[in-house]
Amino acid sequence: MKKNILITGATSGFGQACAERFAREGWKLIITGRRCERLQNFSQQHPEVPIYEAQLDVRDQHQVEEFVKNLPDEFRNIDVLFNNAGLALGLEKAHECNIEDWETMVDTNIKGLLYLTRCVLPHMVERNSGHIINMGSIAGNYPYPGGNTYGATKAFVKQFSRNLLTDLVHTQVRVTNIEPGLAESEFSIVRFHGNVEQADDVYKGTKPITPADIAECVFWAASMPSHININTIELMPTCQSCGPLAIHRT
Ligand code: NDP
Ligand code: 8X3
Repeated sequence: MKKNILITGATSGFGQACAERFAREGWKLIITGRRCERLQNFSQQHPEVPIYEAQLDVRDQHQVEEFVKNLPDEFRNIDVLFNNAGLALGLEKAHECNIEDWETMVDTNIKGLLYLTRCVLPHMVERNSGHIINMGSIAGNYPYPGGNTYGATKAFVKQFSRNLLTDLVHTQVRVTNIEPGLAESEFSIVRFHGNVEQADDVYKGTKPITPADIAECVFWAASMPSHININTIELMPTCQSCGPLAIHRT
């Protein structure tokens, strides 16, 4: 029987690349995001793949609950939940940030991920099978100027993933946190509120991780034998490393 993956944020970047990767391996796909025309395009380009597409804003708890409750029978049993939808907004220092941007990051990266997990997890526990793959970031591990709330949301995702593992130790349900560094997608365009030039500068002179690289990691973690849980994958492009500790001298 074909396996089934639910991907949030499948309209772009990592989510879309994962949809491609899992489709190639013969999985069924549940693809979601707010830009439904992109989901429709994906389905039209993959007529041979069983795909259920749904417009979904992960920040809307009621919408998430109804979406999971009303999944068609063929897609009801979810083998992998890829909690990928997320964003960074702004790179200003904390005292200069826009509070609405902070709220949007918390609502999407934390609360959205919680809503999906809470709705899907009981079914996995009941079937004693399933895998939750969360999208963390190196920003949850290492601080950087302007990373303030974005990094904190990803630190939440990291610790939530670990805590899920402890709650699920008596089950066969697996949990993985993927923690990438510099990767090129629409991420920076979103971060800089549509300023493409500023976004392009982020990647100038680098060879960043690609969405296809991330899809490879996600597929690898999902393909491990069932007695193996990949807890964390932290990856950076070779051109990136951790910065030195800062000292301000007068
Ligand atoms: P993209 O901007 O290319 O993709 C983000 C995806 O998230 C889109 O499909 C978007 O869909 C979706 N999304 C955003 N807000 C919502 C929402 N409220 N409801 C539903 N879907 C939403 O960026 P990436 O692919 O790079 O990012 C994917 C994940 O990876 C994010 O969680 C990001 O934080 C994380 N990450 C990114 C890194 C990078 O350098 N690129 C590195 C480390 C982690 P739509 O707008 O259609 O709703
Ligand atoms: C995205 C990577 O370094 O821009 O999560 O925060 S970074």
